[in-house]
Amino acid sequence: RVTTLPRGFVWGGATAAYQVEGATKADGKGKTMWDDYLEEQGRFSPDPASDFYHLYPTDIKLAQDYGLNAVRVSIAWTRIFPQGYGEPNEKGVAYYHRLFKECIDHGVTPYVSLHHFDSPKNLFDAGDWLNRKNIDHFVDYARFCFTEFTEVKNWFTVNELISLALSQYVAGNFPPNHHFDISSAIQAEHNELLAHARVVNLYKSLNLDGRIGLIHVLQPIYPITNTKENQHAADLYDAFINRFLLDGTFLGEYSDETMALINEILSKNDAHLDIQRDDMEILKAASTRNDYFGLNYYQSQFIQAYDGPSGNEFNGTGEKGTTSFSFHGVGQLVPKAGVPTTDWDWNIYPEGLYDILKRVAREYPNSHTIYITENGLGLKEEYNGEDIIQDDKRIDYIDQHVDAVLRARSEGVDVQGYFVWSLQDQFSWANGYNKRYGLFYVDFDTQKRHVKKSAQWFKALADTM
Ligand code: BGP
Repeated sequence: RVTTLPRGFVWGGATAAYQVEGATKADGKGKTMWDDYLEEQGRFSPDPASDFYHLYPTDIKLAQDYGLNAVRVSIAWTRIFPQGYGEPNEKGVAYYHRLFKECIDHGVTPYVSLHHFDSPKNLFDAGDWLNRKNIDHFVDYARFCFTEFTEVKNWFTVNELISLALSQYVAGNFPPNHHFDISSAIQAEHNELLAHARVVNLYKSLNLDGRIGLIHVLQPIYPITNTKENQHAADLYDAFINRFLLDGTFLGEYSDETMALINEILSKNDAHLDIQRDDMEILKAASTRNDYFGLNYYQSQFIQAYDGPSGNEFNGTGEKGTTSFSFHGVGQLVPKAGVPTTDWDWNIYPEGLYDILKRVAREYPNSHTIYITENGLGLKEEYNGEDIIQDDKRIDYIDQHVDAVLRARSEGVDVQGYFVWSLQDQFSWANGYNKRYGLFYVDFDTQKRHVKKSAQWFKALADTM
């Protein structure tokens, strides 16, 4: 198990604007794709979340006190441009200056994403990433942030392109809730890559004193047994959720093998991908310019070949065993004997993180330095009013995963940091408030913070640096 951290290791906690800030109507903020949707759904509200909009000094102080030297935050596009474009909203701009100053003053370096699942409602209604005009708006928003927030030295463009594409258009658990709309999913992947690449190219042209990259969540896909059919299923699904995006980001082209797999999926599902004339040049130019790569990892998947109709159930309640996912002509996700799962049916498989780190370093040298920008365990937890919250399961999860990271590092993979998801408890997009990930417990009624045992474990390791 992990006993020491390397000197200079980035040891942080992650957040996302919409999941922590609350205050969704404060100071001129515009609506995101979530506001009306969540209200209509009626399950839970994005307010107050962790009220980070007001309580960020408390959380940044906790981060510092418990040995964190970095924090991941995102800028809410709709605080800066309430409609997605137009005149900047001064109060929103001022908030992020205050937040970044608070971080820097406390020795907690901010790593800042421009987009974390929270497209402006306006642009979402106009097609979100499927509408290329929205990429122009994103580039303008990015340009504004780069020149305004010069105190930020570490940028990420888009968080988890695949989660957005998959949840919106395949699994149907994010608005607009399409199921197995494969054309939209693959097009969203491609268009988000373009958005990323255009912003990286812009950033480099501005000659700013900072670094930029993007964040992919990677899910290694293993055949459930080693038959030829199952191996092919794994290759297909891997191409769809990992390889297409890694190729686009770090090769600046979709390799022939990748496209053969993608085309097989598309033709089996009557789907289509539109690549326009200059797209690949834009991707190519950006592919060597990423300063680093943010890798999120939660789980691996086990798959078997499947030719039946597509269908899925999403476990958004934490009722174990309610997930299913079958993708026509691709594969069916299945449990693997001996691999434990969370209440939300996520496989706990640290070995997958080791494997994927080795693969990225081997196949995508343009990824350069890697940071684990999210990893963590969702649990149902209650504060009993007295003792520290005993989240030994979380400690065990993080310990095993950091161990995998350091093992890959000792074998030459250039990993320079780890951000736990999440810094404090926050609201989860499709699960609400009972799926807690934080090092710090948030009582969402009183907004009081309570320390968890995992925060103490985090601190003890920080002290070994
Ligand atoms: C990632 C997202 C986060 C966060 C996390 C946990 O995909 O970047 O925003 O939510 O996963 O996922 P969930 O909240 O669904 O448990």
